[in-house]
Amino acid sequence: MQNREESEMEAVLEAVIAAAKACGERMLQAKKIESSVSEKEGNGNFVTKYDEENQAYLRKELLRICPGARFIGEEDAKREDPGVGEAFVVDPIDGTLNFIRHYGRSAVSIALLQNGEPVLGVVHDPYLAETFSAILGKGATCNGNPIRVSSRPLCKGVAGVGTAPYYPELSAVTVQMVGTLFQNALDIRRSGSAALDLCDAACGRYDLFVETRLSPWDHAAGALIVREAGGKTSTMEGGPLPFDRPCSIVAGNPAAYADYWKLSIPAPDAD
Ligand code: 2AM
Ligand code: CA
Repeated sequence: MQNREESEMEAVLEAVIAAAKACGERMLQAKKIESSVSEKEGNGNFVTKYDEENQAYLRKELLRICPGARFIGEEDAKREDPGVGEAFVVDPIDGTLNFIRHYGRSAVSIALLQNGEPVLGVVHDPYLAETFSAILGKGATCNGNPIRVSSRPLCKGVAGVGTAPYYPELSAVTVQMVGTLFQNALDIRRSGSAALDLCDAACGRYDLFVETRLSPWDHAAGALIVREAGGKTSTMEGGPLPFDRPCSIVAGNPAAYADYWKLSIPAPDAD
């Protein structure tokens, strides 16, 4: 179904938030996380039984909410094009290494795309009991309260960075990006959850966020939340964020985002 009525989108949002919160509850109740870990392809790329349980639950629940939609979830997705019609793009636990280490910086990330464009996004952090959400054209909220990006320039700003450790071929460009931001911003942060980094940029805790490679489920919901909060998003080459392949990302308030391009940070090759 396309172009849902406003009231229908709000009902979908409420139901998606309830599903995300049920997953968050499972994360809070998780026991013996370390013994449920297995390693995925690539360096430092982990999955737990809780990622898989959240994803199985979300597949069932989200397809009940929107029966005609496709479901693309991190734990079984290859390179999938969300294509025409509706598709959910889901990270059942974003910040899995944080989850394994009890770092308390992990979230459930759910985006609904229509014809390849995000129209609804939810990022739920069970540890801080914060639920960020946005509907295209309707602004962004945290726990129902409207949020806006900051207005600080980069020189007075906090820049969140991601270091993509599972892609060793990107380590030189990543170190250059982190070093340049460190020298030009007030300070840098590296949280380990790109979805929450984007929400931190959306509500003004961060002023900019940059990572050299993310997958669609890491950014689909959070980047919509940034844009609906008045921020800018693109790849490090300046193009729109794709949903059929991994990409780099720059997101932030318009001032800090504009300052980023003055730094001449090289973009990774395989955008
Ligand atoms: P995850 O915890 O769901 O795996 C940290 O830099 C960010 O990168 C997190 O959002 C993390 O998501 C994500 N990430 C982890 N493995 C990845 C991979 N192989 N490709 C792209 N992003 C990844
Ligand atoms: Ca994940």
